[in-house]
Amino acid sequence: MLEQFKKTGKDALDELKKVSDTAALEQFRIKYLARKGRITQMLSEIGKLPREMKPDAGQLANKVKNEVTQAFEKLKIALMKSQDSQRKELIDVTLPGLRRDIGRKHVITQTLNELLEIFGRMGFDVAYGPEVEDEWHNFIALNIGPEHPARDPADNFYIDDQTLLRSQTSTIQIRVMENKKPPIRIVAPGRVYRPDTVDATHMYMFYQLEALVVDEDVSMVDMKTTIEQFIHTFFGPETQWRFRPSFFPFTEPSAEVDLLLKDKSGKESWVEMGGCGMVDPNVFDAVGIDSEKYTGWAFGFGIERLAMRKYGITDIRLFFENDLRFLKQF
Ligand code: 2NM
Repeated sequence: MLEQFKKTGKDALDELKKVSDTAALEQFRIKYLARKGRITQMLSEIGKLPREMKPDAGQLANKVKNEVTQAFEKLKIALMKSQDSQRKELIDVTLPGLRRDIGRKHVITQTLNELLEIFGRMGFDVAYGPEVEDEWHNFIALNIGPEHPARDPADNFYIDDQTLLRSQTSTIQIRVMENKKPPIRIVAPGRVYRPDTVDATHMYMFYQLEALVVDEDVSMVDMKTTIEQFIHTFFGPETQWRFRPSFFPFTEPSAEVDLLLKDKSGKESWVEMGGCGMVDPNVFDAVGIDSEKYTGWAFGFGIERLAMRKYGITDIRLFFENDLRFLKQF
């Protein structure tokens, strides 16, 4: 019996020497170490032996089992390692490398930076202001009276009776005029909030850029020239645009700025890009600027609208969905 155990062990180790791949190793495992394998069978035979033979037989059987198992495990690791290194050799080093995904600025940030650069070259400073505002800066100083529909609580994000999220960046211009004597030449970018129903062209939060110039003898011609300079720099020198008479409480006269849009079939249409006008004397009175001595003009554009027109984006919601398939195109 003991000789038979020794022979099983020797058979197993001899056979293991001939194993050279994982498939053969698995065959070996089934033949010797699995539930019905020879080693496992050998161990189960010990139970049937007469009592006095059990200690010696058990000891030997365990020794054989441990030797075979250890040799098996060692070979298994060696085979796995050599398989790994073979797999490495399968890598084609002549293939182009994988491009690392570095970040980029959001298309709105890119557009805003371009706008600030254009206006910077035209001599404008940049001013910022708070997004949470009071009625004075958002309405009253802008000549928007208590009965004006723009003050409807349903059209604004009020926080309490006197506080709201600003609905235009003109609030920044009011703050600048309150704190600084003319000459003033600023652009004021930032987020504004209006509870519009969301669709392809409306969002409850969007970005505006407003400009303000106040000095002696500034005229509508200055305004028109500046707007044309800006449009031709941002959209290209061939871009056609027009003034369309309009009304705002804070400017008089006022105009809307339209761009000529040509679709693929050559059909033309005018699209509104923003508004502008000569600062109303009531606004100067509210901020303590002498409206006899100074004149000024202002304009405001929606930044998403500018970016949509420039890049051919047809849905404003894309800017806020953070879909990388969209963002990676800019
Ligand atoms: C616009 C259109 C026209 C504007 C006016 C002022 C201020 F403070 F000077 F009165 N700031 N911005 C203005 C004028 C804004 O946005 C469509």
